[in-house]
Amino acid sequence: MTMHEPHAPSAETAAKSHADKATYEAMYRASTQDPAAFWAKEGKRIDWIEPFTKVKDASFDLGNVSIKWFEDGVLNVCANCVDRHLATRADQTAIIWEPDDPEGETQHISYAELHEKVCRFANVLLSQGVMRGDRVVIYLPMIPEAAYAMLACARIGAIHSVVFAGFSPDALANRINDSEAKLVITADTAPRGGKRTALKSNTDAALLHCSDKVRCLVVKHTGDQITWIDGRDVDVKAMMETVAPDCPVRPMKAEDPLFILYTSGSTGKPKGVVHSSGGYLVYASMTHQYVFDYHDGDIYWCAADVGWVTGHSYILYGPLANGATTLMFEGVPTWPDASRLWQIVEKHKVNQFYTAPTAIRALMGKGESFVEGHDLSSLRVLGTVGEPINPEAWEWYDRVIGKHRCPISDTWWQTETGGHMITPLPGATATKPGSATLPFFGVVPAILEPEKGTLLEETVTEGVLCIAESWPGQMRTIWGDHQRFEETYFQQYKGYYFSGDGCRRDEDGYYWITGRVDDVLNVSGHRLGTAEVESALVAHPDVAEAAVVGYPHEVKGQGIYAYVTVMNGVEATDALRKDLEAWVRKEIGPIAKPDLIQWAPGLPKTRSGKIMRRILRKIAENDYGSLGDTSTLAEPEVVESLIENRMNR
Ligand code: 6R9
Repeated sequence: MTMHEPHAPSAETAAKSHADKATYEAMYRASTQDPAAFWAKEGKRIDWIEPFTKVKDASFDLGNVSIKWFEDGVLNVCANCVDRHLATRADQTAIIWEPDDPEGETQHISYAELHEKVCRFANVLLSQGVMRGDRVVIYLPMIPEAAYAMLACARIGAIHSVVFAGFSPDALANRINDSEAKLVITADTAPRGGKRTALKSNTDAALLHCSDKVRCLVVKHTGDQITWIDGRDVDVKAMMETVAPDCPVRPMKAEDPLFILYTSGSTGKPKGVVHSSGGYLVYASMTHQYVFDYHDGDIYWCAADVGWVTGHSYILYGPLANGATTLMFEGVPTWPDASRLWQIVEKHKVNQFYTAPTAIRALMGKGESFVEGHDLSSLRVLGTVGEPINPEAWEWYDRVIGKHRCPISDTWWQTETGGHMITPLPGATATKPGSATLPFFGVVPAILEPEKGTLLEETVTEGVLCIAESWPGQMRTIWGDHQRFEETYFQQYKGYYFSGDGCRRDEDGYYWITGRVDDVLNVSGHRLGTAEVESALVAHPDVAEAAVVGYPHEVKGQGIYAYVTVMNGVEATDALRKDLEAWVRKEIGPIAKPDLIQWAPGLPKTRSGKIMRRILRKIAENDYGSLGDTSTLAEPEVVESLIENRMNR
């Protein structure tokens, strides 16, 4: 087989899978010809307290955007992820927890134990006055309590908003304030890669900027020393012992929000993406089953963090709705060394493994010796998510990890989409390295001409990726700002959901995501707005102006390149550079730290004062040959000087 020939699933894989090629094609056709009938059937994969009679009611019309699925149904998401499995799988492991330290103690949490923990956690929340519809911010490491907390919120109808534990106090405070959360849940410290993040002290710092009514629940995880504020702080684990082990589920409407998750956009502050209860769960459950070809009894591992949407849909909600055993890993792929993930696969006989291209590239860089000697024969399906995967990384994943036996699901989706959108199905789709391949059931991709917004109907084409029809997992609004929701996703291309990604379609109708077409960076699979990093930089007293762009980075996919103009009279020194790096870490978090900072005496601007990012991007990419039209520059000489002093990487 040559490198460019599609990798077709073996006849054996196809036969054992939920969907072979013919099944996929027939189901896809059905899902787009009569979406209501298709989803009416799939809606029944979860339990309803009161069944729905309406299926789909969605409009993408600007000024009137409204998305509703299973609208009159009543359900509880936690009951679907926990209680409904008790009759058949109470003793089956729901969550395998693998600690950061390989010498630490692994936990196997059965569905019965999960039920008790979640009920107790829910009773703690109730005791703190958390009511239906209240927002609860969760700022926790990858520990079982993060799952208990999320499910406990779902159980009592509170809306959780998980904030990635790598975010700074300021980022945490902004999210607590924007969602007007009643309570924040954190831990003393978070071990990761042998180091510890001081989550409680970060939370203390954040809460200085929040209403003094916000309570703080603390999970004592490591036992590290922390400060304690009586009357505000609550020891969750101690309190869980004192409350009742059972807690009734609250019936929720299908469209009641399940969670808010903040994500970066091209402008301004992060957006609170709101997901529903019913449609979201149906979609998370169905995609998890088909995309990973999940079967009863499989050990499934998504190595993302619950702080990202991938952790929500594919560590927690999708797998647990399907009664799976889902693995949660507290640590990082490269500590104590680059064999950690493969030790875990071997130890727990993992069947499906899901990670990001950036992790694959980092491990690839360490060499195959870290994989050798580990029995990976349990693996059946591999997954990737977060950014386009480069063919070298794809081939390495296929050869070194999958031993050419395991189909690779390259899943394109977004925080906004709730679940997979364009992806192979293991038994159905011949894969091509670097292509997310074909749409999932019910997903109608449309490639549009970027400037004119016309639909490009030829099979082979390239443009911006939009979606023409609603699907159940779609986000419903931006928290507190429905108008911004409409403007961000439905204004530029009328009648479509606009993804923000560029895309190419090949002669087989396969989709190839080419990356963001807006000012959103993708650093190690994490989304960051250039505007966010810029506003952090200009908040520093020595900085007059800053412009941030991405550049190709071997491991991270994209690196952060910052052009900084210092205040008059300030000396641009290496010490200041270090200081700015630390400053951005503090303002946003370690993931936002610029990789390269170039001192810029001036920035290229149009005569109307708009920074010409296109040019800055080209310089950062080391691609001066094609700077394009520079005739509108106010001071063309600025560009020369920036090129001369370009940072090496
Ligand atoms: C799930 C998640 C979304 C953005 C998205 C796109 C990029 C994600 C991808 C991919 C190419 C894939 N992206 N998966 N690009 N191939 N398989 O990552 O959500 O953090 O919101 O990021 O990530 O650019 O628009 P989120």
